[in-house]
Amino acid sequence: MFRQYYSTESADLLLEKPGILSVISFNTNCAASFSPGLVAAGIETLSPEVVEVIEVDDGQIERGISNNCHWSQSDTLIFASVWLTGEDCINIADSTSRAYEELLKLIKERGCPHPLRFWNYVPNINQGDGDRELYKQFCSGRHDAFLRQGFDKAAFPAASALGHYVEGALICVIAAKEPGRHFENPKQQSAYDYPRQYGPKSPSFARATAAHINNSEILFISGTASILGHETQAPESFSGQLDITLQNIQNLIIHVNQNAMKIAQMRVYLRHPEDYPEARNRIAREYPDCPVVYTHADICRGSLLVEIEALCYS
Ligand code: 3EB
Repeated sequence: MFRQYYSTESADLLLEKPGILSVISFNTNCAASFSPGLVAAGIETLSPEVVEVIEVDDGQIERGISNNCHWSQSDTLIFASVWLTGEDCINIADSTSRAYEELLKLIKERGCPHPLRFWNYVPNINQGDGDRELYKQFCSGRHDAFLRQGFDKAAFPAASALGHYVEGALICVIAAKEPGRHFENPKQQSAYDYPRQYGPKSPSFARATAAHINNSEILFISGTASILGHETQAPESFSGQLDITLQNIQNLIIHVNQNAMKIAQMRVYLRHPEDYPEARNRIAREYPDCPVVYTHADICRGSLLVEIEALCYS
């Protein structure tokens, strides 16, 4: 069993219960171990007290801190995270590379060597021109670490990469004992094969990763944006970008052949909080039963206004 839900209980109380793999809180006060510095864009749907919980029926949960990583582990899954300080972020390429190496070594040492999904939250992600842009530097560090640890593009898992508004960067991963299956969207160029214009090292992620965990089939859908081929679509139009983004997610689900699988949760990242009412109206209409979190974040391409990630499981 693998379950994801929102709760108003405190992170500390939740972490005492059996089966809680991760608790993620959405506010700027990063008290819990796994707390991105994301601010809710839509206060109606997400009070600062709401936390996102992953619960598994997969043996005893063990937790610890090793090589800089906070981790939480069941029999076949591990959730691990690293915080980089504001000072670390001055050289984001090297610090990202170190953080990825620490995480990849940790999951290997703990017997869950196969990453299924990463989340990356980096401050000032669009700062810097051309190849100096922090996102592109982050991509270089991540790419180098993956290659040094023996991962090539066929093994890159699903991911999201966003700019948050606190000091320091947070990188989290869910990894498993058994390998996941990685998928691409036929309508989008694979990010790991993007042309040179997007940076010296291409972004190392798959469009989606599927895994089978204790009788649950899970599909992690990467942060998805208004990109067809490798080009941003509708750069000036929020509605246009939302259309393409939602279509990309649907196309991906059909391609993975999981049309029977319902989207269980979405995280919607908005560059401009003013776009929240439109995003909410549209998504609530198309996915009336789906819990959705709306947060304010920078998207890794300056031209993108929205990114949506999703989780499906049965
Ligand atoms: C894109 O499709 C939009 O670098 O980990 C989406 C998801 C994006 C993950 C990442 C970047 C990443 O290229 C950006």
